[in-house]
Amino acid sequence: MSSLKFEICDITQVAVDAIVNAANKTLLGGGGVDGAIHSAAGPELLEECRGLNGCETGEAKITRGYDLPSDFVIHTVGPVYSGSDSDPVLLADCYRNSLDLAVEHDLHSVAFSAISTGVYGYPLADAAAVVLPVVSQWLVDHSDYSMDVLLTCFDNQVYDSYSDYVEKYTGSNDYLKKLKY
Ligand code: AR6
Repeated sequence: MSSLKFEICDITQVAVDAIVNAANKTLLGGGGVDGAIHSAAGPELLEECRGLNGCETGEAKITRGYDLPSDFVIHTVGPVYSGSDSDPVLLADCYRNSLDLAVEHDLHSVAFSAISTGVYGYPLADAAAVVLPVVSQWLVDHSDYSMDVLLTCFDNQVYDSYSDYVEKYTGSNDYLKKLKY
């Protein structure tokens, strides 16, 4: 049985099979959660990232976690928010492709950062309205595979965007209907 939850936490302190980094196309580090993950993982993470030849927006690549409590880091590149129709498509791709990559590596617990909602400017409520339906639908579509998904919230604003969405949710997805937070 899979699970979906969100909580206020620092993703660099979480111990799961893989944490998902909000990277940029170079995969060579940056600020925000990317900088925090590289600092906590140590320089070997950057060394491995140098061999990946970057990553396109919406796609995902995997490395080891080195000094992090989690075994692997999935690096995905969110869209720079533009207000266009491609934003939600690309943000959804980040989450789906990261989960698909986790399955390919036989991983069963994944913690996401709130991709694109910092430097890349994606409005929190709009991101929540993409992330929660996409992840919960992915779990339904992969019901033969056990996957525990944690959506990390670095602050109350991210947390509130998820809880506001869930409170207003009127659909039939069991992961959202029964979500405890
Ligand atoms: N744990 C969990 N979440 C965090 C942490 C943490 N330790 N630190 C920040 N966040 P951002 P983006 C949240 O800007 O918008 C980088 O320079 C933060 O509160 O890190 O996708 C990359 O290299 C926010 O909600 O990522 C790219 O150039 C969320 O992480 C660019 O920023 C994402 O904010 C990517 O921008």
